[in-house]
Amino acid sequence: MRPKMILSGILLLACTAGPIVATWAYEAYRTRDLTAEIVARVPEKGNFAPQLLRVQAGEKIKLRVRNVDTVTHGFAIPALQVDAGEIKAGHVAMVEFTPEKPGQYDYYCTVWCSEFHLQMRGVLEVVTQ
Ligand SMILES: [Cu+2]
Repeated sequence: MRPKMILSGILLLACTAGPIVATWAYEAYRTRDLTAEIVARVPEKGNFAPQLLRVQAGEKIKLRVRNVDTVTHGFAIPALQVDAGEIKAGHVAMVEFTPEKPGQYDYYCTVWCSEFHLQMRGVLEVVTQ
């Protein structure tokens, strides 16, 4: 085999597998301490999932909100001053916060997304051990 063929084979492999490996590594790095993922859909197609999330008081929470829908959604927990803003279709938002007080905190969509928008909500339950 000629050296040019070997070199072109290595370059071809690097150009095809390289971006895949880099994407995987970046995603693994970004989500290394993720608490949970919340999937967002309009209520008639599944709503937030999960709709009940239990976390420990005093621990740093890192949520990834993934909009798998075809419309823009939002995500907020007003009582904890958490607001991811608008999350466009197919996009992801990360929010980080530390809830100090136990209790139940509503989270909901902040963008008018469907006629059932007001039902797009869930509960973050903050507990102590
Ligand atoms: Cu909505």
